[in-house]
Amino acid sequence: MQYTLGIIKPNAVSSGYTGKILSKLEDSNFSMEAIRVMRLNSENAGAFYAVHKERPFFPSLVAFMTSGPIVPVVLQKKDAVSEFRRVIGATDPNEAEDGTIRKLYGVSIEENAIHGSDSSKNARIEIEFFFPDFFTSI
Ligand code: 3AN
Repeated sequence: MQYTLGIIKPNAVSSGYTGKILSKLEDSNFSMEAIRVMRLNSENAGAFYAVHKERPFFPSLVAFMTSGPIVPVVLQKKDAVSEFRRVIGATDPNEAEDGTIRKLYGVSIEENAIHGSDSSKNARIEIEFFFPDFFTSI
Protein backbone atom coordinates (compact mmCIF):
# COMPACT_ATOMS: atom_id res chain seq x y z
CA MET A 1 0.00 0.00 0.00
CA GLN A 2 1.14 3.51 -0.79
CA TYR A 3 -0.02 7.01 0.15
CA THR A 4 -0.46 10.03 -2.10
CA LEU A 5 -1.65 13.59 -1.58
CA GLY A 6 -4.40 15.16 -3.65
CA ILE A 7 -5.55 18.78 -3.45
CA ILE A 8 -8.93 19.78 -4.82
CA LYS A 9 -8.11 23.26 -6.13
CA PRO A 10 -10.09 26.52 -5.66
CA ASN A 11 -11.86 26.40 -9.03
CA ALA A 12 -13.28 22.93 -8.33
CA VAL A 13 -14.24 23.70 -4.71
CA SER A 14 -15.98 26.97 -5.61
CA SER A 15 -17.81 25.31 -8.51
CA GLY A 16 -19.24 22.70 -6.13
CA TYR A 17 -17.35 19.69 -7.48
CA THR A 18 -15.71 18.55 -4.22
CA GLY A 19 -18.29 15.84 -3.53
CA LYS A 20 -18.26 14.53 -7.09
CA ILE A 21 -14.45 14.36 -7.12
CA LEU A 22 -14.27 12.56 -3.76
CA SER A 23 -16.96 10.18 -4.93
CA LYS A 24 -14.97 9.38 -8.07
CA LEU A 25 -11.88 8.71 -5.95
CA GLU A 26 -13.85 6.36 -3.70
CA ASP A 27 -15.29 4.62 -6.77
CA SER A 28 -11.68 4.17 -7.95
CA ASN A 29 -10.95 2.30 -4.69
CA PHE A 30 -8.79 4.90 -2.98
CA SER A 31 -9.20 4.89 0.77
CA MET A 32 -9.45 8.34 2.37
CA GLU A 33 -7.02 8.62 5.27
CA ALA A 34 -7.10 12.37 6.07
CA ILE A 35 -8.93 15.39 4.69
CA ARG A 36 -9.43 19.08 5.48
CA VAL A 37 -10.95 22.23 3.99
CA MET A 38 -8.65 25.22 4.31
CA ARG A 39 -7.15 28.30 2.68
CA LEU A 40 -3.49 28.82 1.80
CA ASN A 41 -1.81 32.19 2.25
CA SER A 42 0.76 33.42 -0.30
CA GLU A 43 3.68 32.32 1.83
CA ASN A 44 2.37 28.76 2.20
CA ALA A 45 1.33 28.47 -1.45
CA GLY A 46 4.77 29.75 -2.53
CA ALA A 47 6.46 27.22 -0.26
CA PHE A 48 4.32 24.36 -1.57
CA TYR A 49 5.13 25.25 -5.20
CA ALA A 50 8.76 26.26 -4.49
CA VAL A 51 10.01 23.99 -7.31
CA HIS A 52 8.19 26.28 -9.78
CA LYS A 53 9.55 29.52 -8.25
CA GLU A 54 11.47 30.55 -11.37
CA ARG A 55 8.68 29.67 -13.83
CA PRO A 56 6.76 32.54 -15.49
CA PHE A 57 3.44 31.14 -14.25
CA PHE A 58 4.52 31.08 -10.56
CA PRO A 59 2.91 34.40 -9.40
CA SER A 60 -0.34 33.53 -11.13
CA LEU A 61 -0.29 29.99 -9.70
CA VAL A 62 0.17 31.36 -6.16
CA ALA A 63 -2.64 33.90 -6.71
CA PHE A 64 -4.93 31.14 -7.95
CA MET A 65 -4.13 28.71 -5.14
CA THR A 66 -4.86 31.41 -2.53
CA SER A 67 -8.07 32.58 -4.22
CA GLY A 68 -10.41 30.35 -2.21
CA PRO A 69 -10.71 27.21 -0.10
CA ILE A 70 -8.87 24.04 -1.13
CA VAL A 71 -9.34 20.44 0.01
CA PRO A 72 -6.10 18.51 0.65
CA VAL A 73 -6.71 14.77 1.02
CA VAL A 74 -4.47 11.80 1.85
CA LEU A 75 -5.34 8.71 -0.15
CA GLN A 76 -4.16 5.15 0.15
CA LYS A 77 -4.11 2.41 -2.46
CA LYS A 78 -1.69 -0.04 -4.05
CA ASP A 79 0.53 2.12 -6.32
CA ALA A 80 -1.42 5.18 -5.11
CA VAL A 81 0.87 7.78 -6.73
CA SER A 82 0.68 6.45 -10.29
CA GLU A 83 -2.94 5.28 -9.93
CA PHE A 84 -3.99 8.74 -8.74
CA ARG A 85 -2.20 10.46 -11.61
CA ARG A 86 -3.99 8.13 -14.01
CA VAL A 87 -7.40 9.03 -12.53
CA ILE A 88 -6.72 12.80 -12.57
CA GLY A 89 -5.26 12.89 -16.11
CA ALA A 90 -2.72 15.14 -17.82
CA THR A 91 -1.76 18.54 -16.33
CA ASP A 92 -3.48 20.33 -19.23
CA PRO A 93 -7.21 19.44 -19.16
CA ASN A 94 -7.28 19.76 -22.98
CA GLU A 95 -4.82 16.88 -23.18
CA ALA A 96 -6.38 14.79 -20.40
CA GLU A 97 -8.18 11.59 -21.35
CA ASP A 98 -11.98 11.43 -21.33
CA GLY A 99 -13.38 10.58 -17.91
CA THR A 100 -10.38 11.89 -15.96
CA ILE A 101 -10.96 14.47 -13.21
CA ARG A 102 -9.02 17.18 -15.02
CA LYS A 103 -10.94 16.54 -18.24
CA LEU A 104 -14.25 16.67 -16.36
CA TYR A 105 -13.59 19.60 -14.01
CA GLY A 106 -10.43 21.45 -15.16
CA VAL A 107 -10.83 24.73 -17.02
CA SER A 108 -7.19 25.47 -17.97
CA ILE A 109 -3.64 24.25 -17.34
CA GLU A 110 -3.57 26.47 -14.24
CA GLU A 111 -7.13 25.90 -13.01
CA ASN A 112 -6.86 22.16 -13.53
CA ALA A 113 -9.13 21.16 -10.63
CA ILE A 114 -6.79 18.86 -8.72
CA HIS A 115 -3.18 18.29 -7.71
CA GLY A 116 -1.52 14.90 -7.28
CA SER A 117 1.91 14.05 -5.87
CA ASP A 118 4.41 13.03 -8.55
CA SER A 119 6.40 10.48 -6.50
CA SER A 120 6.18 8.55 -3.26
CA LYS A 121 8.98 10.70 -1.81
CA ASN A 122 7.14 13.94 -2.66
CA ALA A 123 3.87 12.45 -1.42
CA ARG A 124 5.40 12.07 2.02
CA ILE A 125 6.71 15.66 2.00
CA GLU A 126 3.36 17.01 0.77
CA ILE A 127 1.33 14.95 3.27
CA GLU A 128 3.48 16.32 6.11
CA PHE A 129 2.98 19.86 4.73
CA PHE A 130 -0.80 19.65 5.18
CA PHE A 131 -1.06 16.99 7.91
CA PRO A 132 2.03 17.38 10.14
CA ASP A 133 0.95 14.58 12.54
CA PHE A 134 -0.12 12.08 9.90
CA PHE A 135 2.84 9.72 9.97
CA THR A 136 3.15 9.78 13.75
CA SER A 137 -0.53 8.90 14.19
CA ILE A 138 -0.77 5.84 11.93
P1 3AN B 1 1.14 18.39 -12.10
O1 3AN B 1 0.20 19.06 -11.12
O2 3AN B 1 0.40 17.70 -13.23
O3 3AN B 1 2.18 17.52 -11.46
P2 3AN B 1 3.18 20.41 -12.38
O4 3AN B 1 3.75 19.93 -11.06
O5 3AN B 1 4.08 20.48 -13.57
O6 3AN B 1 1.90 19.58 -12.81
O7 3AN B 1 2.60 21.87 -12.17
C1 3AN B 1 2.05 22.26 -10.95
C2 3AN B 1 0.91 23.20 -11.23
O8 3AN B 1 1.40 24.36 -11.86
C3 3AN B 1 -0.13 22.61 -12.21
N1 3AN B 1 -1.09 21.76 -11.57
C4 3AN B 1 -0.72 23.86 -12.79
O9 3AN B 1 -1.74 24.38 -11.94
C5 3AN B 1 0.46 24.82 -12.81
N2 3AN B 1 1.11 24.84 -14.11
C6 3AN B 1 1.97 23.93 -14.63
N3 3AN B 1 2.39 24.28 -15.86
C7 3AN B 1 1.76 25.46 -16.12
C8 3AN B 1 1.76 26.36 -17.23
N4 3AN B 1 2.49 26.11 -18.32
N5 3AN B 1 1.00 27.47 -17.16
C9 3AN B 1 0.25 27.74 -16.05
N6 3AN B 1 0.22 26.92 -14.96
C10 3AN B 1 0.94 25.81 -15.00
